[in-house]
Amino acid sequence: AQSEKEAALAAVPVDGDAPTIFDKIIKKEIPSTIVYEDDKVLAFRDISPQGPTHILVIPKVKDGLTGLSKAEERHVEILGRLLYVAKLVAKQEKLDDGYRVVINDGKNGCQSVYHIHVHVIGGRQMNWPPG
Ligand code: IU
Repeated sequence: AQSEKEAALAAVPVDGDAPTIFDKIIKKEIPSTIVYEDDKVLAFRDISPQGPTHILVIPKVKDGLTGLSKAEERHVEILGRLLYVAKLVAKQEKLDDGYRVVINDGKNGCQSVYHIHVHVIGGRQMNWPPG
């Protein structure tokens, strides 16, 4: 199987609002295990979990936010909301001893899906520095 790093290095970054697989997850055209949903944000279990809990928190409307590096002033509210939902799902998952929140950006950050997403990983001891 392809490693996450291999997937990231093979990924072709898309610009603007070009669709990614996450649009299909948002539209429920492909199944996912949704753990949180409101009008602006969706959170679902990562298909390749890196810990006992691994959730992705994404905006339902990308609005050009392919990654954090594309953030503009107009994205400030949704960026805040993504982090707040990260906290809500961590609480819901009972990650009371702590957890890791990650945003991978671009090639060096090992980003493989160009629709901004916040990883919430927990249920085990994390390490620092990350790989
Ligand atoms: P990254 O930060 O872009 O590397 O993270 C993308 C994540 O999306 C990665 O952890 C994948 O396992 C995950 N994922 C998924 O949950 N469902 C999918 O259909 C695909 C990727 I493609």
